Amino acid sequence: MEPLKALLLLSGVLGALAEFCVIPQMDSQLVEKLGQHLLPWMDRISSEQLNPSIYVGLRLSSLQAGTKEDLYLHSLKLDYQQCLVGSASIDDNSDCQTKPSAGHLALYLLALRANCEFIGSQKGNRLVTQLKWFLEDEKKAIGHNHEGHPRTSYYQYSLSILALCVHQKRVHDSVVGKLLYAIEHDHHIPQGHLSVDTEAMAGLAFICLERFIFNPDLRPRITMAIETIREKILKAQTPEGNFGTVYSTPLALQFLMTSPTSGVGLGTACLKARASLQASIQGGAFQNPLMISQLLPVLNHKTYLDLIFPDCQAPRVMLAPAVEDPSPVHIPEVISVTLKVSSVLPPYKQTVFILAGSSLEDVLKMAQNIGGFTYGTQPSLSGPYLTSVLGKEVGDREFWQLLRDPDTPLLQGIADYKPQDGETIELRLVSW
Ligand code: B12
Repeated sequence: MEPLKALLLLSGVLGALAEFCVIPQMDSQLVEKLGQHLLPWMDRISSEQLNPSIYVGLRLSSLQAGTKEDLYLHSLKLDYQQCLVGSASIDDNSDCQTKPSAGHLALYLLALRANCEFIGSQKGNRLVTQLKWFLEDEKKAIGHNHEGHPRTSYYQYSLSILALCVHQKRVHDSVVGKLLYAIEHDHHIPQGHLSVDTEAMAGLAFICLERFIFNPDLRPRITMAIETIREKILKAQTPEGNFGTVYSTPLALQFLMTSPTSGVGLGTACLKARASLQASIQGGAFQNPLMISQLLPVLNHKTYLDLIFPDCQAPRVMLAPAVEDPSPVHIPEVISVTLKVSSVLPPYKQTVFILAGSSLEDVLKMAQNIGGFTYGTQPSLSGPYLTSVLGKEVGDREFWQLLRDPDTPLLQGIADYKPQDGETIELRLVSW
């Protein structure tokens, strides 16, 4: 056969094999249960507990919370406008108890879009300006030769670009250039591992930019970066079907579902991921409101890119509060959990006895009550984030890693992880 004919035949066969990432409907009761988990969190409207991601997730889902949802948005607006608009910059907001980070502001802008609102007013424009300043600062921190790092992370950098982009606000080429460079050179990778979440968030930002890019010179690099991210995420699929871990799979799917090109094996990979997600949901892995908020859009075939032109009239099922199952009476079982900290001198090791079903946070509290152990946390959208152990605060680009002995990093935070009987948990100070 002539080489040209053979090539055409091959590309025809590959074309036929090319697939899109489509996630078939999941059982509606399962989805509803996930939505119900969010309801109690929507009653928490103090500045510290407000979570714009919950609102975004719900609006992009097949579910609605009626007036609760409206009140939640109202609380978000009061809080963010008081805290951010009242100040000259993100770093200067003296009239606020807690300082919303740029990442929170970006999520707030997504929440406004989820309600079909465009930033247009003077107040709104100040929010946009603040986000742009944040990106400029981060760009400076990365440096001319890309030798530095953003002060926050490439995840928040990407999220901020995405938020500006869905509001069709211009992002400076040099800001986009830093993210392109990071993707091209794997600069965002904490501890040398591929962070699927960060790749996916950057990918979503690039797909949005590809639609609105003002400088056509950047287009080929953006298209290439999207392709690179797609390949990396597909490569990160585990034998069970997760892209990275079960918790990075929702954002990975958001990206793959909107990825502009089809690909060989893409559809199959997504179906496998869906099957794994379904098993994890059934097994109760999704309890954390932030995680649920990233997952719900996927189960409704939506992604953050739908916020470019959101459909605010789409019918959504009204959520009813969960009816508690009368749980069978258990005789409380006491388990033992050992807590280990080797990153301090002298090293610490203590076994605590605690009720089965307690969280790691309960274990830390118990150890603190016994004496000889102290810890500190900081609130975040994912829950309490461990920031100090035995008086040792994290330094720049350090964190207290949670591991199950001997060396398995936990996939959940201290409030969500429930240790098993006989387990040893290590808290390890590491750089990222
Ligand atoms: C960046 C990042 C990190 C950075 C944070 C430092 C920094 N300056 O940004 C580092 C590498 C240190 C990190 C650490 C951990 N992370 Co992390 N992290 C993320 C990531 C990619 C983005 C977070 C973010 O910026 N959000 C946007 C901003 C606007 O929200 P925010 O609330 O202000 O962000 C803060 C919190 O998210 C906090 N944070 C980061 N990770 C975690 C994890 C938990 C459980 C908590 C409570 C807080 C927290 O740091 C952010 C910056 O201050 C998310 C991915 C995702 N899908 O959300 C994972 C993610 C939140 N992390 C996760 C995990 C499991 C962890 C660890 C528990 C891992 C471990 N075994 O030790 C630790 C936290 C341990 C502790 N000390 O409490 C999971 C949580 C899953 C879940 N079930 O809730 C996620 C979803 C990743 C994943 N796909 O598995 N993380």
